[in-house]
Amino acid sequence: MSERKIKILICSSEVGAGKRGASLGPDAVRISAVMQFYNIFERLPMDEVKVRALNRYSPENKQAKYIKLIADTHQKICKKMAATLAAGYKTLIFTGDHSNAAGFISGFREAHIDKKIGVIWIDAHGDIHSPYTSPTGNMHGMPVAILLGIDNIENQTKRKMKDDVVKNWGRLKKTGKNKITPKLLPEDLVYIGIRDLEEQEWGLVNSLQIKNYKPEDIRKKTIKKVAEETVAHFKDYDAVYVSFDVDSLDPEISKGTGTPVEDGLSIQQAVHLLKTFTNMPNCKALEITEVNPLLDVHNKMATAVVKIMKESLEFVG
Ligand SMILES: [Mn+2]
Repeated sequence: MSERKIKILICSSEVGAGKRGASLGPDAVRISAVMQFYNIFERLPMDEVKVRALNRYSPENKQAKYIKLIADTHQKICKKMAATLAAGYKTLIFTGDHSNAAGFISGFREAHIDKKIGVIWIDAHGDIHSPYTSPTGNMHGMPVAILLGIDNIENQTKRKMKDDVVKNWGRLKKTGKNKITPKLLPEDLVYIGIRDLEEQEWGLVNSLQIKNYKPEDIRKKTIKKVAEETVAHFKDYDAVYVSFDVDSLDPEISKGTGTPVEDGLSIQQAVHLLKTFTNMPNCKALEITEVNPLLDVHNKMATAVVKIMKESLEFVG
């Protein structure tokens, strides 16, 4: 993202997460940016996808909580993202929970029809559950499956799927004017930092041969080599989207997020990854997600995120 024409996009929807509070994440980052004299939120143009309801008590069903609300939100996100890219902008995205990524990447696909698009998913989790396999029904564990068009019914753990879940799951996979599904092929995806996946998820990552770097791989290869190999993987792609879930970071840094997991990235490693990826000429989107200041002390998570942005995002100097 070396060009100056960059727009900030925000969607604060948090109902994909199991805990409440991630809708405050984008604002927590903005507040920390002000306190660290990092004025990108003043300098760059900004647009927001307004959500119908940030929060609700009733999840509609337990198999895929708030799935209808999320499917509606993704249509809006997709439209805004596609229009922003079509207007020639690269995008810096802040979201509540990680389910929003499927909406943004749907828009990324709409804006690059018949082009090669790639996704770098930096996360502790695989987010490749479907309503058929998810133990929690939290939709922030499902965006990758939505994008790959995967149901994983073979490994179904739920006895009977509700009709409206099936219907809205179908809608989610086809988000966008052109109803394209799948949005991505397994080879278009690289995972970095994944370490907390359920058996059904590891099964998919392995059987689909999705390129991935677990903590032990990062230790063995070094972060520099991981970044290099990932850049090489996407060299010939027309456009690359980087999705950075803050729970990829070590819990020493990342208490202020819904699902922290041991053995995560250091700040320096995250800086190296984001600096390298946003300097790829074909990188057109960076998304930062799952900051939850309600779980935090002194807004530490957002402070770390701003520190990482300051050191890695060279386009805003
Ligand atoms: Mn995630």
